[in-house]
Amino acid sequence: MSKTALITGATSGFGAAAIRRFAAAGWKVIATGRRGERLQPLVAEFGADVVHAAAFDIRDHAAMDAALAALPAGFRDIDLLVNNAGLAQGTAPAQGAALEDWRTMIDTNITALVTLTHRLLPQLIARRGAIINISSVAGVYPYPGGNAYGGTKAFVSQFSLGLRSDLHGTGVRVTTIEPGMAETEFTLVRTHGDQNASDKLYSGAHPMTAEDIAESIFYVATLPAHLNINRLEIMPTSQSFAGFQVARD
Ligand code: NDP
Ligand code: 8X3
Repeated sequence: MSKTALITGATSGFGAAAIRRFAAAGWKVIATGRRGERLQPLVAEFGADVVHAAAFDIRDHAAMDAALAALPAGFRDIDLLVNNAGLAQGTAPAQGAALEDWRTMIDTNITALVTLTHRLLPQLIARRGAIINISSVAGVYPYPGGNAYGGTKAFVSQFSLGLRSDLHGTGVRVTTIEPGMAETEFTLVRTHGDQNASDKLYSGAHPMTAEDIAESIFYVATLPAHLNINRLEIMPTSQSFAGFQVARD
């Protein structure tokens, strides 16, 4: 019998690619995101018995509950939760950042993620399922302008390890995937719509693709049941580390 995955942030980037990867492999998938018009092509591509579209703002907890309650019978038994929906807002240093941007990141990347996880934990335990949380290298390595975004992703990584500890003995697997630079709509969203900035960042850098990360998610999800990857950090070859900075008089 086919397994079922709920993948958040499926209107773009990693999430959309992951829906395609899992659906093509015979999974049933629940695709979420605000832009419902972008979910419909996924339903059309694979069929309504394979892809179920649930359009809602993940920060709206009542809408999340309504979407879960409205799942069709064939999609109610969720084996895998992929917490992928998220965003960065702004690249300014903390002292120049907009508080509203910080709140948006915290509400989306942290509060919504823990809320959905809390909602689905009972059935994931009952089904000995799995959780894959999409964090970021930004949650591990600080960089100028990463401030609250990096903080939200550090939370995701540490929350995942805590889940793993609490879920000891249940058979539920928990993995954090921590990608580096991947070309999606991420930078367009981060810069509030600056396509030139996005093009400039990725130009000549050979960034990872959404499909690269979808493949990693699929790999983690389809390992034998006795294996748990705790964290998977993955970068394009072209990206590495720079040194500490020192301010001098
Ligand atoms: P995209 O911008 O292409 O996709 C982000 C997805 O998140 C969209 O489907 C968007 O849907 C969804 N989303 C954002 N806010 C909300 C909301 N309020 N309610 C519901 N859905 C929401 O970016 P990526 O695919 O790159 O990002 C996916 C994840 O990967 C994010 O968590 C990001 O932080 C992380 N990441 C990205 C990296 C990169 O370099 N691209 C590297 C490391 C981590 P919609 O707008 O339709 O609601
Ligand atoms: C996105 C990766 O390096 O742009 O999470 O912060 S980075």
